[in-house]
Amino acid sequence: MGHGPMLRKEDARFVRGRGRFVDDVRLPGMLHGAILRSPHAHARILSVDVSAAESHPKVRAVITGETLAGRGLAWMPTLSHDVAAVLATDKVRYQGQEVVFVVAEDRYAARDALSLIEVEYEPLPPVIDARRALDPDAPVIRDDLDGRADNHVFDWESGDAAATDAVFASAERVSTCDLLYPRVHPAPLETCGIVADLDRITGKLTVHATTQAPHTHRMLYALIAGIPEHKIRIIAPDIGGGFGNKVGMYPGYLCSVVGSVLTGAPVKWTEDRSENLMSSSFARDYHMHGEIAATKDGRILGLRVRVLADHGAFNGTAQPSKFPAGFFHVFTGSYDVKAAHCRVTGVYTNKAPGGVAYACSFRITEASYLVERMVDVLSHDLGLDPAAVRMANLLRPEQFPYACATGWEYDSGDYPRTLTLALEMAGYDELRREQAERRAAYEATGRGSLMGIGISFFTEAVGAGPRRTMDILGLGMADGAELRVHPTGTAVLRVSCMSQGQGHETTFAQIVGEELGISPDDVELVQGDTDQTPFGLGTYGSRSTPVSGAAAVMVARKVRERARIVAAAMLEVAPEDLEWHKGRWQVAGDPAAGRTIAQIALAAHSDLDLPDGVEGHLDATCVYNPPNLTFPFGAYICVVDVDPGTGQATVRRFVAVDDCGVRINPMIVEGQVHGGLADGVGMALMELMAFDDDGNHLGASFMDYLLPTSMECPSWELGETVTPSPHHPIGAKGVGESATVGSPAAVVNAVLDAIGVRHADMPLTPAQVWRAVQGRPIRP
Ligand code: PCD
Repeated sequence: MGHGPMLRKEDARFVRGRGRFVDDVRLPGMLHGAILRSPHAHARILSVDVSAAESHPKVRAVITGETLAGRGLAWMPTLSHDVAAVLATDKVRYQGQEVVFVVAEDRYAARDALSLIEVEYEPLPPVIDARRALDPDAPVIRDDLDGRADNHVFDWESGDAAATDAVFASAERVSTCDLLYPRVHPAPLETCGIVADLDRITGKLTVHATTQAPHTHRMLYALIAGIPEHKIRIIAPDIGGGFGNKVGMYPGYLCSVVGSVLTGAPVKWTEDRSENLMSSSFARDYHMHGEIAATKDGRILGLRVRVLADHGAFNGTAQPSKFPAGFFHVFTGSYDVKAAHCRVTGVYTNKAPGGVAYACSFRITEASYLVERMVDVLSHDLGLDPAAVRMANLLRPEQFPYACATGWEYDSGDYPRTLTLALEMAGYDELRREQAERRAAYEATGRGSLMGIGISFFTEAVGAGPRRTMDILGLGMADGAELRVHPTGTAVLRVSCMSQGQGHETTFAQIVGEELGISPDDVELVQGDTDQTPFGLGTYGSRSTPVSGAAAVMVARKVRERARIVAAAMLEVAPEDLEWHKGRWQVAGDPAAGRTIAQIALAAHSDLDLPDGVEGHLDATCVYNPPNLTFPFGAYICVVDVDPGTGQATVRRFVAVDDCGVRINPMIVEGQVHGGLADGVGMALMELMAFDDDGNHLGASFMDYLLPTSMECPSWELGETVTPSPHHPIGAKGVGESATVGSPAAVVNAVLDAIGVRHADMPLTPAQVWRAVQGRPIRP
C-alpha cells in the first residue's frame, strides 16, 4: 500500500508555479526591511548617523546596534556556546556584517534609505588566513569577550592519543598529507526570508520564515527576545532548498521582529543573493593534516589528524552534538583501524560565521573526505590499487554493530557487498585497461586526454540524535507525531520536521499508508506550523526519516492497535484472536471475517459499544527518542577525462551504490542522491568562497560562486543494497546527505588519478589542475 516509487504529491503545486514561499506572503499593512552591511572585514565603528534615513518619507523605523542594545538584543547566543552580534555596536568583524536595519513602506524605499546612512569606520588589520589567526601579533577579533587575548575558539580531541602514537611508531608505512576542505556555501535557490508580525493587542508574534526547524526557532525567539513561547507561532511555508543554510538564527530575523514591535505592523525581510552568499552560514573551511599508518602491503592500522577549523567571526555553528567539531570523529570512516586520534583547534577569522552542516551530518563531509583522500594517498605511496586497498580494509558484516576507535556505534552494514556491486557496475578492470592505453597514447604523442578513476567509500551518521551525545540548548532530540483517522477512513499526520524539497508530504503519507493499509493519497501531512504540530527540533542531519519517520511509524502502529480493539468489538471476538493481514484486522483462521481501517474508523466514531476503558475515535500521539544514529553508507566510483593542456576535468561517468536501509520511496531516494552527487561535483571542481587579503568577499554572486548545472553532471548510474537499520522501526536510514558526503572524494581522487598527482586541493578548477600537472613530469 505504502512504500514504492510514488510520484511526489507536492509536485502538483510546484510544477504549476503554485507553491507558496515566504516571499509570497503579503499581509495587510506589511512593511519591508533592508540591511546596511559592513564594507570592511575588520573595523571599529566610530559613529553611525541615521538622521537622513529617518527623515526619508517612506521610512518607518531605523534600527541600529544602539537601539538593540537598549533592549538587550545587540548580541544573541549562538547554538555553539558563543555570542554573535545582531547589529554591530563596537566593531564590524567581517565584510557583509549587519550594521543598520531600515523598515520602510516598500522594498525600494528601504534600500534607498540605506544610502542615506553615514557610518564612520576606522579600518583595522583583518585576519583572513586561518593559519595566521594564532600568530602572536595577530589582531584580536573578539575583544568583546572578556579577557580574550587571541583568536582561539576551542581545542578538542577524540580517540586514544597514546594508543594511536604506539600504532604509528611500529607501523611499516606512514603516509601524511595536508588537505584543505575549502569554505563553501549551501546556496539554496531560495534565499532566507521572514515576515514577522507582532499583534500589539494579543501580544502574539506570528513569524513566517524559511526555517528548517520551526520549533527550535520558536524556542530561540522566546529565549532571546523574551516573548512567552505560547505567544509565538512559527510558520514555515514552502521552502526552496535549505541544505543547512536555514537552521540557525540570523540577525535579519531578529531585526524584523524588533521592526514589527516598533511599528506595530508586519515586517518582511528577504535576502538577496549576495547577502545570502556573503553573510549567511558558510560550510567547511577545515585545514587538515592527515596521517595514516599501515603495513607495507596496505593493511590500515591507524589514523591521526590535526585540524585547524576556521569558524569566522563568531562561532555560529548550528549543530546539536556535544562536540565542538560535530561528528568529525567519525573520520575512521568505513575501515577497521586499531587506533585513531584527532585534535581540532577552532579559530576566529574576519569572515562570516557559520560552519553549518551543508548537506552533511555535522562535519562528516570533512571527515569522509579526509579518510578517503588518505586511503588514496596511501595507495599511491605503496603503488597499490585503491579499490583493492579499500576492499582489504573495509569493516566486515560480522563486525556490526561496530564500535569505532573514537566511540561511535555503527548500527549495520555489509560494506564489501556494496563495493563489489559498484566495481561491477563500473566495469572497473576494463576501466583500468582503458586508462593504461590512454596514458600510453598520451605519453607517446603528447596529445589526447588522460583518464582517471576515483573511488570513495563513505559511512554517514545521521538522525540526530541520542541524548547521550546530542542536545540543543539542553533539549533532547525526541520528535513527536500525531495521527488522526477521520470517520471515513482518511487520515492526517502532524509532525515537527520540515520539508525543504525532500518530498515529506509524499513519504510520510507512504509511511502511514503502509502501516494502516490505506492509500498514501488518503493521508495528509501537516508540517511547518508550530501551532499545529507536536514539538521536535527540525530537519537537518538527514534526521527526518530516522527520527520523525520513526515517530510516524510508531504512532500509526498505536492507531493500528487501537483499531484492533474496535475491530474485535465489531466482530465480537477477543483482540488476541485478530491478526493484521494485508491492511486489515481479520480473525485468525477465518480470513473472510475482517475489517479495514476505514470500516473500523467509522465504527470508532459510531454508537458501537466499545469495551470498557476504550475511548471513541481513532487517533494517537507519540514521542520518539532515537536510541542511536543510523549509519547509511555507499560506494562511489567516478570516471573523469582531463585535458592536461587546459586542466579541464570532465566527469564522464559516476556510479553510486547507496545503502540507506529500507527505502520508503526509491524514486525520491534517487532524487536525493542525484542532488547530492551534483553538490559533490560542484565542490570538487568549482565551488569556492574566496577572499582577498583585505577580506573582500570574492564569491558574492553566482557569476563568481559557481554552482554545478546539468552541463557538468553525467547521467548518474545508481545502484542499491539494503542493510536495514536494526533499531529503526522499519529499518530505514537517512539518505538526504549521503551523496554530498561521499562524492567529493570520488571526484578528487579521479582527477588526481588521471594526472598522477599525489594531492591537490579542491576546487580542482582548470587552473588548479593545470598547475598540478606542471608540478609533475608527465613526459620526462
Ligand atoms: N527517504 C526514503 N527512504 C529512506 C530514507 C529517506 O524514502 N530510507 C526519503 C525521505 O522520506 C525524504 C527524503 O528521502 O523524503 C530524505 O530523507 P532523510 O534522509 O531523512 O532527510 P531529511 O531529514 O528528510 O532531509 C534533510 C536533508 C538535509 S540535512 C539536507 S542538507 C538536504 C537533503 O535533505 N537538503 C535538501 N536533501 C534536500 N533535498 C532538497 N530537495 N532540498 C534540500 O534543501 Mo542539512 O543538515 O540541513 O545541511
